[in-house]
Amino acid sequence: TRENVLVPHRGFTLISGTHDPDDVDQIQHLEIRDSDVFVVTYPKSGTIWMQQILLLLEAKGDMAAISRLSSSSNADLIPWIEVNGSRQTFITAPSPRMRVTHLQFKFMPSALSQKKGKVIYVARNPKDVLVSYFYFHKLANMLETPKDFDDFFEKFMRGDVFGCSWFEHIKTWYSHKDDMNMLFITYEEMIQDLPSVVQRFAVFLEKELNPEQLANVVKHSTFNNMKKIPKANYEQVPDDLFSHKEGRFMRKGTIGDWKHHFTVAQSERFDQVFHREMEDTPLHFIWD
Ligand code: PPS
Repeated sequence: TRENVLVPHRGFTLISGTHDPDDVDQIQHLEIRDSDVFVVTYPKSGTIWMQQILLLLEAKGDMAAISRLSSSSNADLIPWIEVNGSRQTFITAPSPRMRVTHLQFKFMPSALSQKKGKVIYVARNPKDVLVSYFYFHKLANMLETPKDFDDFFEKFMRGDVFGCSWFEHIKTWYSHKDDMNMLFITYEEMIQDLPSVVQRFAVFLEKELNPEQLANVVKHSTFNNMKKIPKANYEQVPDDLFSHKEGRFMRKGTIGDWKHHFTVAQSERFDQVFHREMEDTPLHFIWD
């Protein structure tokens, strides 16, 4: 059983050993190129999926070319900007620089709000996020082992997890969406019609792929295919990072798994909080 590793930082939380607060504070000063791409997610909302799709778009659908790149996971190729050491490598990296982040808006490069670079925000219905996050806490050795589902439910509702409040994260990013070159997409849209979402990404990112190449991007980013790709399923990361015996990173990949976990009372309470928090945010989710 692992202990709490969260460190409060300016109204957010960081993971000790993974993030350095001073380094995180420098991110807002980064110079941004127009070719830079940031994928923003609350944890468990489709980060690895986006890493896979962006790599494939860049490689024009050629999965073999990605497999040949030296890396232990997709995350080595499109890293989190907030992880230790990542900011320094970003500064000198060749274009296009593609990064992911779970950070709240206030930490991000201020140049993004001058419409430099591109931002893709991927949102997932938060009941499914909660369930996915629960299983991830068992798998990931950098996070506290949850006592049980009910205990984790309370922690998530309090925002007492890495990423803090789901509501705060999405509301703040969403409220700034018109200041940035931002494409807002949901995990559920990706599940329901991956080909058209991939097409939208290609247009937004100004990538010219022919129909066959686009079809290959889609083919290699389905759940079933990604599950078989070790670098997309974090199979090669060391045991001290992931307790591989606890399960797979690519766990279920569906809409509505919360129904198998939430009690009726938990679901009703969640709905109440959702309606209160999201009253002024015109976002609609697909829940099952
Ligand atoms: S993390 O740890 O924050 O980076 O996790 P993240 O990658 O954001 O989210 C992991 C969940 O996304 C699911 N996933 C997919 N679902 C459908 N199709 C594809 N291709 C896909 N790739 C990843 C993954 O299975 C996790 O969700 P759950 O519900 O746990 O299965």
